[in-house]
Amino acid sequence: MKNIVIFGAPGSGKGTQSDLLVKKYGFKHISTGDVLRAEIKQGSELGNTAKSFIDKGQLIPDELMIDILAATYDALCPCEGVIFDGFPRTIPQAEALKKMLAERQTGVCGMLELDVPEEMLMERLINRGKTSGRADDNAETIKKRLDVYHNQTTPLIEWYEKEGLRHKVKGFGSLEEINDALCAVIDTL
Ligand code: B4P
Repeated sequence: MKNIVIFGAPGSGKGTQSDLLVKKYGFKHISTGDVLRAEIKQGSELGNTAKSFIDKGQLIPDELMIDILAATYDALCPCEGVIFDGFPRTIPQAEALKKMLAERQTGVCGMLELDVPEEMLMERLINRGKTSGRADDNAETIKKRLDVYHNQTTPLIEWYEKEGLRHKVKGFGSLEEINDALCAVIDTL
């Protein structure tokens, strides 16, 4: 079974590429962003809490995210593989993921980092905002999300490098080119 982390800044294409990988490999897909947006839509207590953070461009507290993740994972497994999209976003989340998988006699086999220049991220998210209806896809919130990414999420690059799991992939160009580059790595894992 393959547990793969797809990593990158907001707008780097994690969700887009995860969908393509699910089609090709039949893996299950855990997008913490999608899980939270579904809770918001349902108007659950968790959704209301999540909304207050997401609308400000902030991350949801680690303890909350970690509990959601374990429950989501257990509902999908056993399976061929899982793509973690948007999780982990902090070092405590990465440590919790490692522990959760170890308790299930498994582990992350690779972290695929989508590398995209900052100006492209902003442009993609502004464009997505025109159709997504997402309250966090506006210029002011996108800037905050990118700051949060630089401050809280980029330390994970070094963390996964030390674990020997980091694979950097060019995240711009056609969707097919990027997907081919990701598949080339996955096939070696
Ligand atoms: P997410 O839902 O994870 O969203 P994202 O990072 O904004 O986008 P992604 O990288 O998936 O980009 P996409 O494929 O859509 O997070 C939203 C919020 O939820 C966070 O800000 C946070 O508050 C909260 N949250 C989620 N997980 C959390 C966690 N673990 N801990 C705490 N809080 C958490 O692509 C973006 C756009 O680019 C699309 O319009 C797409 O069509 C376009 N695009 C993609 N690839 C392209 C390409 N090659 N060329 C041109 N355009 C491309």
